[in-house]
Amino acid sequence: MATRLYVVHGSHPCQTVEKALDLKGVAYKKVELPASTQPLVMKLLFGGRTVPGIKFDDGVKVQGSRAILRALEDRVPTPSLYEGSAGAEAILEAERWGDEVFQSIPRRLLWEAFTKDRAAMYGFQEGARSPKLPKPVVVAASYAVLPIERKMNDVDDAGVRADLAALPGLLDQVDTYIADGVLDGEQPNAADLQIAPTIRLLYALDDVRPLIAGRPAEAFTFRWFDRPVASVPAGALPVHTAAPAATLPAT
Ligand SMILES: N[C@@H](CCC(=O)N[C@@H](CS)C(=O)NCC(=O)O)C(=O)O
Repeated sequence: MATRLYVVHGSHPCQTVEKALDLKGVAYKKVELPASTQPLVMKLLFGGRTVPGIKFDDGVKVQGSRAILRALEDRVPTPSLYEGSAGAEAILEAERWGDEVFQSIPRRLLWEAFTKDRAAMYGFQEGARSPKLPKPVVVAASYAVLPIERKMNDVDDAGVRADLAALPGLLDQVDTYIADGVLDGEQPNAADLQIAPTIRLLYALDDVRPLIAGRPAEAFTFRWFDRPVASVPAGALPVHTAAPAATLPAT
């Protein structure tokens, strides 16, 4: 039985696993689930709601990008994803941060941006296995998909503003990992593979891209991953909302 990887097209933790499989030279069959169906399908197949999930050729099932990379390392030790000048402990900690802290940010921002610009979802079908739907169909489908995704990813105004406010600090953390040699070494490690796809997805938001452009995090990301093929035009996220004008004292 061939190894099967269950993904949703465009999902960044799925890209983490795909790249790891490629680096290890493991052949696999990719099963692409339609967006928003994974909570149901994955729960039935794996027990949890999320992609990625993998069924190895020995029949063992593993869910979650970090757990999959570890299981992969056990089966195919070279090239190692946990070796590098900064040491395994630092790589594991950066990988944990990338998963538990950083990974959810583009998810929330993207679904908010799609809510403001539904037609922008059309371009994100690029590269998917399923046939490309016409733009009016994508926009019509968005009325079913967006409420599910917003609920699944806890998207609300306050959260979006908090994510945008946190973003420069989070990108500083990535730049620090790079400066410390935890990320961006000679060969990609598990933390590189966890963090770069998150930045790649953020880069697909034209409102957010200027925050990344010119940083070490930008060059780092596109060393191992392609530039995004689609983007959400600027104006979909509240990045330039002017602060309320100060009330001038009466003269
Ligand atoms: N942090 C986990 C979870 C991944 C995750 O949340 N995947 C999203 C797609 S990017 C998902 O399937 N969400 C469905 C849900 O939250 O029910 C991982 O790295 O595998």
